[in-house]
Amino acid sequence: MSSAQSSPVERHATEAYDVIVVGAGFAGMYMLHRLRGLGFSARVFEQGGGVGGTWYWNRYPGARCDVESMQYSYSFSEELQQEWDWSERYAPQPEILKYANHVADRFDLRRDIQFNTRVERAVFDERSNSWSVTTSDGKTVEAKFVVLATGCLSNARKPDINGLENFKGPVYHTGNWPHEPVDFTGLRVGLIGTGSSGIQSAPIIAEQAKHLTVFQRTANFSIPARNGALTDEERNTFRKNYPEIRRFAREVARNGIYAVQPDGGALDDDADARRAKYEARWERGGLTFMYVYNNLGLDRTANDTAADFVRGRIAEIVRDPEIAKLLQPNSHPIGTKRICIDTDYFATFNRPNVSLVDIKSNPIEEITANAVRVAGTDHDIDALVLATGFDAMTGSVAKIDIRGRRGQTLNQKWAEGPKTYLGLMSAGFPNLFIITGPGSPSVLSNMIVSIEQHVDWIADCLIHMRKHSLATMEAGRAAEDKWVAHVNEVAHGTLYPQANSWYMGANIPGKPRIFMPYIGGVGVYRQICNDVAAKGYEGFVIE
Ligand code: N01
Repeated sequence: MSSAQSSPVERHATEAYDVIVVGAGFAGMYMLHRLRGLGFSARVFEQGGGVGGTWYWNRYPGARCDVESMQYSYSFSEELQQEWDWSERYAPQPEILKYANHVADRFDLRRDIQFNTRVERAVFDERSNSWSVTTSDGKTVEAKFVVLATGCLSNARKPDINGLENFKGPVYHTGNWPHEPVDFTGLRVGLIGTGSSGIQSAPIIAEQAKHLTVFQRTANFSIPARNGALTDEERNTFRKNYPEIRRFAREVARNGIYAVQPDGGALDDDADARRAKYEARWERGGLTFMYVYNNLGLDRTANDTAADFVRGRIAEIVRDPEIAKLLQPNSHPIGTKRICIDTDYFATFNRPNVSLVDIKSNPIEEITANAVRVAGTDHDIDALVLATGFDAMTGSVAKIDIRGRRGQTLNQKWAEGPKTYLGLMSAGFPNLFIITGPGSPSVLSNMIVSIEQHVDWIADCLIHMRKHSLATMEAGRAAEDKWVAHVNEVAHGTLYPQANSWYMGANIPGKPRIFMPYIGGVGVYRQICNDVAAKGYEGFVIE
């Protein structure tokens, strides 16, 4: 027996549930809904004061989803998808949060969610085949199963920049934005980070602030969103065609988004034909820019044609040629870092109150009480915005002290990179499920499509276990090793590992460089998961 298992807190556990769910974002909410419907007792612990997960925390100016609203929504309830009115092509964060709250109310979820409570520890007891879960309010509860619905981009990361703590003005992180309005009027604002969050917030901050200084380490590819109000006709077309749209997103589209799929390679067309196709997609806007051809993620020469097109567009938009050059990404193939979707990002640099500082050639030396110092020059600021990203995919799981068989911690097991079977379970950690975990398509897909698939798969699995009176289920070591190798092999057949991306863990110093999500596509992956279940959960050990 490990010392963890004999702690006094656990011996005094009182409450017991079939399932404890960690997190009340889109994954945790739907998991709770399914569990209830199946008659399982469940408790959800949520660190935030409300539902919505990533949409609860990421309240920065300009935050909106880059998957179109009619698709970034639950499909499990026909009434819900028919009745909810999305206002814009891409929903802004407040509307997504309103939707999450509507779902919580509509399905009466709140009574089983405990807010403002972090799960700090989860210890598997091999005698009782159950988990003891300790929360930040000092309580320990027991459950046969634990489901981690902790989100992939939930652990906001403050950069390790010399002197950051000496800055006298307010410091905001896009991933942990205050709930009260932040007013930058009349202020000189510094923005560090030019990923999706920085690119979305810069134009809005620039409109408000006296001056915005963007500190750019890596220039990023971004495609215009072409956002706008949805008409009734557009909404109704979607609603009428939802059965086919949802089926296509689940089974056909690699990333869970219904869109015209590419049927040829970039080098099959001549330069004029290619340009016309890129222009049409650029005008349409959004993530589907990368669907022009089927080999942009596979072939560097093909990829260069798309990257050159975008670089050309940046040069056309940005009036100062030197600034335009700095904004043109050259460090990675297009799409190998999450492509950004913007509204007027590049044009923002034409404003007289916006400047760009290259911190690639001259890294930030220091942050002082009132400035960011680069190459001996102080850029004076009154407020600082960190759009510096997340410890992605594993960060939120790593914050919980999870102990499986023989007291092994999940952090020990994942020290050289996350190891899972299908992204759903990790060997040595029985009855512990992960939703959209590393090793599943997750962040490479429309998250809600992947969330619903995982929740439904887990729900089916729990029914199977109940029906056959089974006590434990865990990933088999051989199946897990094979899956990890497969995830790696598929990734290395693409251009993705060439970028220093958060997909690779490259944004966190010391994090193992492993391509974490499964890039085989949501349709292929779903089929694999279904086949595994149909073969009696092949590769899992169930007893
Ligand atoms: O974070 P990021 P994000 N000094 O990691 C820079 C989703 N999302 O919050 O590239 C200086 O992408 C870093 O530079 P570099 C989406 O999946 C979706 O923007 O490491 N700079 C980079 O520029 C997205 O991909 C939506 O060289 C530092 C930036 O900070 C994911 O969340 C909206 C630094 C971080 O970019 C993360 O996006 C928002 C340092 N020490 C987010 N450390 C939509 O749906 C980091 N950087 C639209």
